[in-house]
Amino acid sequence: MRTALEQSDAEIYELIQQEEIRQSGVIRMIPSENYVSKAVMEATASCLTNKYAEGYPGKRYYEGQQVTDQVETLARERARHLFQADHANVQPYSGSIANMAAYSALMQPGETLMGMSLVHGGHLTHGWKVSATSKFFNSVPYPVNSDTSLLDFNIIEDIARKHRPQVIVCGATAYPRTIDFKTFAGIAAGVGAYLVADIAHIAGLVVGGVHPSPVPYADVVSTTTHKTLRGPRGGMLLCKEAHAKKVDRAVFPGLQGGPFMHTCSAIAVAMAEASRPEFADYAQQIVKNAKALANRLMELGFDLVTGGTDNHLILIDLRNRGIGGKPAAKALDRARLVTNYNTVPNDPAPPMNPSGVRLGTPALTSRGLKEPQAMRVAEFMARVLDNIDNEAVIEATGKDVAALCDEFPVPDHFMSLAEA
Ligand code: DSN
Repeated sequence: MRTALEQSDAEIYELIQQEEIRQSGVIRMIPSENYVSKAVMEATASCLTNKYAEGYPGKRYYEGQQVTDQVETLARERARHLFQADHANVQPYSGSIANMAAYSALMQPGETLMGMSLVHGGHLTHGWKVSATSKFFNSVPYPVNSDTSLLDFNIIEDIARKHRPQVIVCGATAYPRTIDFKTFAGIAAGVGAYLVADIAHIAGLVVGGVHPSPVPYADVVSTTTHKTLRGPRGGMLLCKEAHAKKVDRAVFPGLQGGPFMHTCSAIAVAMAEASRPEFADYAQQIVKNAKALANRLMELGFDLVTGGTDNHLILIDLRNRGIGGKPAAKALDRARLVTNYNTVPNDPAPPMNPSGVRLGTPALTSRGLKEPQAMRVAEFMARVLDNIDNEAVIEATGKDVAALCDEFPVPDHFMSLAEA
């Protein structure tokens, strides 16, 4: 039987099918991507998309909230419980808005925000120069250590003492090592700053116990819900009770109008999934796979930023190979190995053609790959990157990758339309 979408809009239906087939037939290694469960997708696609719910449970500006209040309360309670936080706000549309809300809850426009430089692994919204976070706040970036590419708390403390920021944000989008939230909190306390921890990349690892939690140390914790946490596209804030009202006001009415209740319901579903014991196994396997992949890449002569990984993410510095990050990522993509080009710390090349490739293991772990297959993926990558001008080798590698995908099909509970 044809689906409603197929009948109503065959073009979009077909494109979604094509995307589903693409996602099945490649090894997806963009470290911020994953496969969400059918249950999460079902909640995202529900009638809750029809409902406006400005405000918070029990205090809305529209009537008809008999169900939405229960949905949002469940999502908040599950998130709070999962992360052992005093308060959760599940309304931010995305991680970027969650970060902006965290800052605007804790400081005034023009005050100083100190965050990790984008080109050293931070996010745009940690105060990078083109982001609104550097236009509304006085942004002071901190780098990683130029020799080790590791966070260097002497440098961070010196910058904090010099600039006396109102907010220090820690967390990263391209940092392969454990983040010491306690030391960040000590530096923030020493200069009278609030600490915001952005755990968008590692939230699932925190839940699974394979990365320390910032919740005991940070004033506000910000995250997306769709990366290692494996929920719908969305954002979330966790905070201490003392900041709860300010955080809620910063999200609504400060930055947003009506929350996406379909997303809130899917966050509730994802929080329940993440609280099950098998999710901790999943989180552990993400890290085991990343380490296996990283070690094999290094055995094959690749230079990894910081010399390996503690988390889900690997950053290859290709300068010793004489290949740009962009042509490398494009060749890998032709061989069904999907990564993204990325700057490496102190990159001499421009961001549009940087020296690195960023990859990670959340999605390939969801499809069931374990260490031996992660090592095979490293070998496929090496074959492509060692033969970047040889389309025949790239094509042949793509066939081997397709065979691996067939061997490890995306589990049915992660598939949506095209039961491929
Ligand atoms: N775009 C995300 C990432 O890929 O890391 C961060 O927002």
